Amino acid sequence: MGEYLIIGVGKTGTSVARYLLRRGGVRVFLYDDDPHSIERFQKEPGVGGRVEVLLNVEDLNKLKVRCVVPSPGVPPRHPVLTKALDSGAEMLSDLVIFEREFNGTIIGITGTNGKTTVAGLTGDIFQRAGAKVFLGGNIGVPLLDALDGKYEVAVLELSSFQLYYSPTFRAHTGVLVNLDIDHLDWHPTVEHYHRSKVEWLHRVRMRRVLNVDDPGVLHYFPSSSSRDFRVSLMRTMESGGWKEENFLYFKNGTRFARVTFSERTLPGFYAVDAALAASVGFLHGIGKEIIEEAIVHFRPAEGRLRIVNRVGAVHIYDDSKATNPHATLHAILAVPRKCVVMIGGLNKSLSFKPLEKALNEHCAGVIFFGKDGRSIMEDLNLTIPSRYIPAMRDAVKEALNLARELQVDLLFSPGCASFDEFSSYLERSRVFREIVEAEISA
Ligand code: UMA
Repeated sequence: MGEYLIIGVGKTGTSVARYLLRRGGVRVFLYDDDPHSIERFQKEPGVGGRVEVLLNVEDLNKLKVRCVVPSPGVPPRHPVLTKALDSGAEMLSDLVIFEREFNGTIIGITGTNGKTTVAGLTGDIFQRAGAKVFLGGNIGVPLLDALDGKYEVAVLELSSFQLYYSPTFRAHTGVLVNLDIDHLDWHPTVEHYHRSKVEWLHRVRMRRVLNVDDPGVLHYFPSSSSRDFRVSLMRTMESGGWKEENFLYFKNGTRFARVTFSERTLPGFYAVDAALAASVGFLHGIGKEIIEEAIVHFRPAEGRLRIVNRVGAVHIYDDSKATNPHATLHAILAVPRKCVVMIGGLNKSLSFKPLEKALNEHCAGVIFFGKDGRSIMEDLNLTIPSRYIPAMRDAVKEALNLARELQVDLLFSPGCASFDEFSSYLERSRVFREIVEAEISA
């Protein structure tokens, strides 16, 4: 009987436990640094009470673990993980299990920012074409919950963590949206992070769709191979995807399509996101009318740059989903008018220096907040008004007052993780919107 060790019992670990127990013939152990997670897990119907809990790294001495399944949030240097691997355990991930058991087409989508939008639109395109689509992965729905045979296409948003733990994973089609810097609290170096995001693309079964306008993508894929479908909004391509005026063009061998795409007033929905998702649809033989329809009806996910309120001429943008400086920079450049920006939360060891110029030139003020807001502020040379206010709830009020006083817009784009004050960026988004609503109607 094989012994499996799951490290971390959040969404992923729980679904892996459920899968292993369903399959049977294995002994399942779990480890979690947080006793509350174990307590919660033990109450899970069908799985709680059916696994054995390890309390510390020494407990491993009593076992011969065959497979260790780390949850994505568990870093590679975690002592229980390194000890299990040093003792000869094989590393396994939900993504690798999923690929082995899923009978349909797998589309993998990764990048530093924008992958949720590209995944969402890609899913919509396949759905409108009549396919039964599973949209999951880092987006929030664990993969192994989709192995019930009813899906034909899996559109997976993939994080660098998931990809790092899945060195054999092969998608049919892979998409790289962009490549910047993130998660240096997990990855030991930028190269480590980049390698996780890039290496799987050398193993795709069919094609890889690359945004070659992005310097990070171009660095790793400087020249085209027959597997590449290269997308650029800056130049016309002989083969691949490009944009001219209000049209996206796609050419693959003798196949050609022209899709209507008018820039939307909705900032944050970038033409490049649409072009990448549409490229996947095009490569999988979906007609242009269906792609056009999916684009027109698409709405970006909650917390992703959008106007959530307005007071007089002041527009209020929520971009709580911006959890790294790269995302915040995109938001600053996407908002058409000057704005007061809110930055802060839990910094993932990332530098905000690349934002300095954009802040000084495009913004009217910055309110920093949260655990790392002060150190981020102290690192920047700002020529515009800036202040640090520890609690986000107070910071929102201050930022709103400043925006109203200066008659500019307000942009909530923290550039940091939310876990210092909230359970997720979605909760942070909800609280932001509630405070704004209460302030405006007061
Ligand atoms: N844990 C430890 N030790 C550690 C780290 C975590 O014991 O060092 C335990 C925690 O106590 C907790 C459990 O591990 O009980 C949590 O595991 P997890 O952090 O992997 O979280 P899951 O609930 O399994 O959620 C994961 C993804 N989380 C992360 O990558 C951090 C979710 O992405 C994903 O939606 C989910 O799987 C389903 O696939 C979230 C995320 O923040 C949205 N992703 C990062 C991002 O988008 O920036 C990559």
